[in-house]
Amino acid sequence: MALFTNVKLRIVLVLVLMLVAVHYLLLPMVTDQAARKPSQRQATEFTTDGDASYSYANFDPLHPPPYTEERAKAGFVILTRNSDLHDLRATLRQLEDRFNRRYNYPYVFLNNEPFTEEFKKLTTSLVSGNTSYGLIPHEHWSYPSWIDTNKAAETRVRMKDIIYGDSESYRFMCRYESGFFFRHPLLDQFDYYWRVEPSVEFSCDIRYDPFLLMQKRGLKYGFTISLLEFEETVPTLWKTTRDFMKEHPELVAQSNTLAWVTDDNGERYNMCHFWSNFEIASVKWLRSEQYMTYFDYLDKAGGFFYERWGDAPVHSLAVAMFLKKEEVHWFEDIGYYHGPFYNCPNAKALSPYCHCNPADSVHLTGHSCTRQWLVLPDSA
Ligand SMILES: Nc1nc2c(ncn2[C@@H]2O[C@H](COP(=O)(O)OP(=O)(O)OP(=O)(O)O)[C@@H](O)[C@H]2O)c(=O)[nH]1
Ligand SMILES: [Mg+2]
Repeated sequence: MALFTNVKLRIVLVLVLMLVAVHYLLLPMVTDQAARKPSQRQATEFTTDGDASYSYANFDPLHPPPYTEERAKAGFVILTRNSDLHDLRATLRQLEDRFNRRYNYPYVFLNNEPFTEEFKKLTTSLVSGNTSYGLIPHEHWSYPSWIDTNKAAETRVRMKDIIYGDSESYRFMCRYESGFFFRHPLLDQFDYYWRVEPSVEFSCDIRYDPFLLMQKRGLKYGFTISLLEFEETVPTLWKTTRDFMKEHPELVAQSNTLAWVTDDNGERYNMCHFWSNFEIASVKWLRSEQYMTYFDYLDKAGGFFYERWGDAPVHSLAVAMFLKKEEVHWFEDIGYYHGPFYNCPNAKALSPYCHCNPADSVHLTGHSCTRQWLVLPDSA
């Protein structure tokens, strides 16, 4: 007992006992953490500091980069109507839960009419990033002076049996998404945008920052789904694009990916396109001389109104002419649904993070052009 009369020794003994107790108290939590399911781990799994040695050159979605505080200059851009509010809220909730609640990237909402106070309130309250609401200038959502509006009206009657063939607003939308959204001043703050639409679903945890992946790897365009376009909507788009290439050969990249959009050495367009309702891409690229000259050329030709050119084939033909394969990325691991098509990762190791069926992924079917994309040779 004499031992415990020494005050210093008593303090040491108490401290040792406390340490042992804390160790045994925490042990089950630590082991439990490691054994937790992905759904239970969400609150803590991304709090680790980044590994400075991680190489994006070897990016692999099965082993995503560790979480860091680093952010790209980037955000979401959503063209939408007030009437889309409730469909959009469901999408935003998923996007936040699956990704943005950890990253807090900002949102830009664009509309050809002023957003209502209710729209602003119920979107801002849902998301973790800052929100801005932009009004589209009339000249970006109307007929350019050279368009014959009677001929445009006749086209809508002629195309009434094709999806959105009779719609004037759909054509304004396609022209806007082809040539104008990226010029909106609210996008000046971004190097990269991620396009989102009301009603789309995000069905997997996104366990890394896709914007940073774009930045670190010098990527300019990212997609999830590729498809075949309805030929009736773009009868002269390829001829117009070929004429553009003849007039501006200096703008076409030497290492291009035109082989993806034609199966007969340029004679015809094979209808392959990236489905542009999902895009993560470079704002600077769309603002480039190459892209802007191409858009102006198409706009003058009138096919947005005299046919029904979609922004998806327009963006895709631009990718094919101006980008090399290594500048384009398939986000295979991003679970995504825009009716009626899914992109769902096939890697079994990702299924615990998803709520989609890998067998439903459109890239496994003949509707998709992704396999043809993947077999294109690298440029180098
Ligand atoms: N502000 C505004 N946004 C529109 C208008 N028409 C379409 N959009 C938006 O433009 C994007 C594309 O329109 P969608 O109707 O989804 O076109 P789609 O994806 O080809 O066709 P579905 O989704 O199958 O109907 C979506 O983000 C819409 O919310 C419009 O008249 N005004
Ligand atoms: Mg849509």
